[in-house]
Order: sequence, then C-alpha cells, then structure tokens
Amino acid sequence: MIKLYHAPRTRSVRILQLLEELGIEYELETIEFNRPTESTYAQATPLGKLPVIEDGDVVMCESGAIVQFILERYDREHLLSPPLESPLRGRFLQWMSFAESTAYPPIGIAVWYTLYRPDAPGGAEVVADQKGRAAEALDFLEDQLGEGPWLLGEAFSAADVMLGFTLTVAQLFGVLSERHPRTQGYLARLQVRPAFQKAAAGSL
Ligand SMILES: N[C@@H](CCC(=O)N[C@@H](CS)C(=O)NCC(=O)O)C(=O)O
Repeated sequence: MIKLYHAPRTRSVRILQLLEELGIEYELETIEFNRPTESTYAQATPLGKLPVIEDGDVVMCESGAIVQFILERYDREHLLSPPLESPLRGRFLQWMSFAESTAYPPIGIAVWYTLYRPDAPGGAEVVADQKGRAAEALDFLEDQLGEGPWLLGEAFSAADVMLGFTLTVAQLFGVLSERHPRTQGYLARLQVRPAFQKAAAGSL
C-alpha cells in the first residue's frame, strides 16, 4: 500500500487529492512542516522533502514524478490521464510540467521572500518582479484555457490536480486576480471537488 508523508499547505496536497480521485487505499502520515529557514531537505520524511511516498521498495519525492508513478502503477484504465496514443497526450504532459516547472518557480520565490526572508535587502523588489513573472505565466494559461471545464476539455485529469495547488498559492499571494477571470472560474471548479476538499481539509 502507498504511504504518503503529508503536511497541510504543501505540495503533498496534490498527491492526497490524486489518491482520493482514484479511490486508492493509502496510509497517511501527517507531519508538521519545518520552516526551511536554515536548511532544506530537513522535513521529517525519508527523503527530507514533501511530498514523499513509499510503495514497497520505492521511496520517492518530486510531486510531478510521484503523480506520474501513481498513474502508471495504479491507473491502468487511464481515468486521469490520456493514453500514450491519445491526441491529448501532449497537452496533458505540457500542463503537468507547466504547473511545477513554469508557473510555480516565480510564485515560490515570491513566497520564499515574503514568508522566510521578509527583511532581505531588495526583497520587496524581488517579490514584485517574481509576482509579475508569475502573472504572465497565468496570462498564458488564461489564453490557453478553452471552454473547459478542465485543461483537457471535458476530461478531468491529473494535470488539473497538479495545477490546483499552484493556482491556490497564486490566489493566496494575489497573483491570480480579476486579470484572469477564466482561470479564477477554473480554480473555483477545482476547489469544490470532494477530493480537493478532503486533501486541503480547509487548510489551503
Ligand atoms: N519540485 C518539488 C518541490 C518540493 C518542495 O520544495 N516541497 C516543499 C513543500 S511544498 C518542501 O519540502 N520544503 C521544505 C524544504 O525545501 O526543505 C516537488 O514538486 O515536489
């Protein structure tokens, strides 16, 4: 059985939502998040980061890789990802990466300076600059979101799960705004899903 190391308000919410969406049995170890002000890789998990899963001999971190691993091992019917030969496969992979590799980094830098280095010289300028870059990534998403309801159209997928955490943080830090009305509507749809609500448990 998969064991998930989870802390509220972290990327482990993605994994918890995915497990809930797929109806997979899992063991949950909820831990306190250690503020990474002095050192990173210092979380109380086997790899020092969040999220981490254990599944038999497999121990891994990196939320996007964990999502893909769970899909490959447990979603053989492709309920939450288009099959390899599907014309939607490329778009699916694009949004999976966009969530963590393009949209999140500038948000993460703004969060870092805001929460952990509030007195850093030039910090306010960095936060403003990175929020601007993040908002431009969301402009791209806003343009690309079709009529929806989801990234791939009618089919909800794990790419939506990946983006849910990113957009929730973007909303909390004022990056997602009226400038992105379609994206706001998309996030609202995501946030009322029972699996999201259970994963976030009122904490995001
Ligand atoms: N790219 C990684 C980022 C992992 C990450 O930085 N997680 C945060 C929590 S959301 C963490 O563990 N922070 C504490 C640290 O950096 O030591 C992923 O997608 O899992």
